[in-house]
Amino acid sequence: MSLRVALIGYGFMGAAHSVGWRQAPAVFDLPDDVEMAVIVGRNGPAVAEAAAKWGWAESATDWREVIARDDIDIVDIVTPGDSHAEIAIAALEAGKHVLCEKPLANSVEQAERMAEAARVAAERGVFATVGFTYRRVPAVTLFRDLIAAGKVGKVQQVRAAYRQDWLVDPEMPLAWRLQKEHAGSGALGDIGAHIIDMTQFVTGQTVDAVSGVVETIVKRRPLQGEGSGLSGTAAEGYGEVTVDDVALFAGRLSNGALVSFEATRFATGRKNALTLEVSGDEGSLVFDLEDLNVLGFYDRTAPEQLQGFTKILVTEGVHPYISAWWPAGHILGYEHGFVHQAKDVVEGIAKGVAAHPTFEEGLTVQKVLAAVEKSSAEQSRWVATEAAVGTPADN
Ligand code: SOE
Repeated sequence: MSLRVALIGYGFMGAAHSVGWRQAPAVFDLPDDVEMAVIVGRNGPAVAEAAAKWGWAESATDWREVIARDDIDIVDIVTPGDSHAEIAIAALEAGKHVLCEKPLANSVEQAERMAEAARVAAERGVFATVGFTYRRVPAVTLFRDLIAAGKVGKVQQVRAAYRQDWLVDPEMPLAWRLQKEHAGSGALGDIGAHIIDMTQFVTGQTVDAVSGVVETIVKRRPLQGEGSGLSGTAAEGYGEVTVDDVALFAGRLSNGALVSFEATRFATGRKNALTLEVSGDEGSLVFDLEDLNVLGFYDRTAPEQLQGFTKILVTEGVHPYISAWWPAGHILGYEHGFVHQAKDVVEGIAKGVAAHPTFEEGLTVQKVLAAVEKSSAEQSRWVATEAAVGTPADN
């Protein structure tokens, strides 16, 4: 059988997902073939160029027409958050499997409707996954596996940070990512969502309460008109930034452990610095996205003279996803997470299960994001997330 994919959107994530769909069948022995059928965007000439460059058979400008087609099996959504709910729900109702970029939606209400549509669709054998791609970096999957195997003992504390610096320049123009109506939130939803999901994924716990603060450092930015990604804005002058630049919050996990979260676009010098450290009563694990082939492990049960952080080079055939790639020591990069994601989505469909994270898990993250904003608006008081709907799926 051949699964025909429609990609809706063609920005940065369009490029990344295209690599995923192209490479997955070339590297893994998938149960079904993948056909890169059609890529969709509103600007006809630009999306046609993307199709030719990234290897899509066709391009189109109307996602509704594409979803109505009988010959599409998977709809992959990489548009800004304001259109996720409408496209995903329409696709699921049309019987298409869905992969949707993170964060799942721009509000809890939208995410709830999406999770409900996914629940109904699953009864008909139609599956939905959220694109929290970093789960599929082999070192992150191994991080999860080692905690599940008890290697750090009881998880007692977590430190999670995602730091970028692309907004430090106040003359950086306004873009859709800086407008609440398009993006939902700023650093919080864009990159904070990743570290919330990763924390829940690796620990197997949910973030059940948060206390935090969000802040916008540069409140207005130049408008760039055409090419800014903004609809209907003037080409001149300044526009208001309506999302956060920085989000700092504490989280309480379902097992009682405390987490410190930091998501910022103002960490001068930090380009895409995601770090995650879990401390348990028997050991610790630490991951750094800028050194993504390595997982740090401290074993408190080892003889005292041997204790210290070990750098595990996660490139052995026994490590997650690696056996399909290169011999040990031949490292992987950012794009491999997208290849692994495409592989897992295809395998999930063949097995009759949704590849993790499900829309239900995406909804838990959305609830944490909303709780952080609420806490910030209410003098950082602790706010329950109502996220505890179950632990991450294990497929
Ligand atoms: C933002 O700069 C961004 O592109 C996120 O949207 C992605 O999810 C992350 O992978 C890299 O940073």
